[in-house]
Amino acid sequence: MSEEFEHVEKTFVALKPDTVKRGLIGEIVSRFENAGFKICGMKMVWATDDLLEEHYEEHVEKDFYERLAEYMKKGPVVAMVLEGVNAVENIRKIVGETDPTEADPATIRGTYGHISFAHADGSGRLHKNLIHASAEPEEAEKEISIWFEDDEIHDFETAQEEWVR
Ligand code: 3AN
Repeated sequence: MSEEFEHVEKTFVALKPDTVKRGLIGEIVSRFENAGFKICGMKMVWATDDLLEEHYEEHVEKDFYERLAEYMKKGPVVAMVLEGVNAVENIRKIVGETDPTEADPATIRGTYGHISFAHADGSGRLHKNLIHASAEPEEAEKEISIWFEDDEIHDFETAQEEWVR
């Protein structure tokens, strides 16, 4: 069996407060389930400054950080651990480009948003882009450990694993 058939990994996804407040949790979670990813962990969290500073470590000094943190604390976030083949890369494809105006319309950020960060800046709005997904496997590991305790991540067989394969 070659390497590519074995590369099952976990990634971290957060449905941001605009997704929760717009009632889009179910639709977005369905996209991942329909693509065959396994939900190994899922909870609702109201992010604190400490948690966000750890999660966005590389952005803390940037000029947009204050508004990013304000946005992420506007409401609860749905934090998820998803598992699948090349999950980090494949889920980033489903999520789309960071700025909604650049995101392909078939992606989550392009389907449920379109307003550019530039327009948000000009009109004094928060930069909303619905969802976060880890960009690299090392980032996924770090983010899962920031948001989840080990016993909140579950090991089980899906119906596909048990009955279909
Ligand atoms: P992604 O979430 O696509 O990996 P990153 O890691 O570059 O994007 O940025 C983290 C978050 O910071 C983004 N999801 C977005 O909410 C915010 N962000 C990134 N760049 C900007 C920017 N130029 N202006 C405002 N917010 C930004």
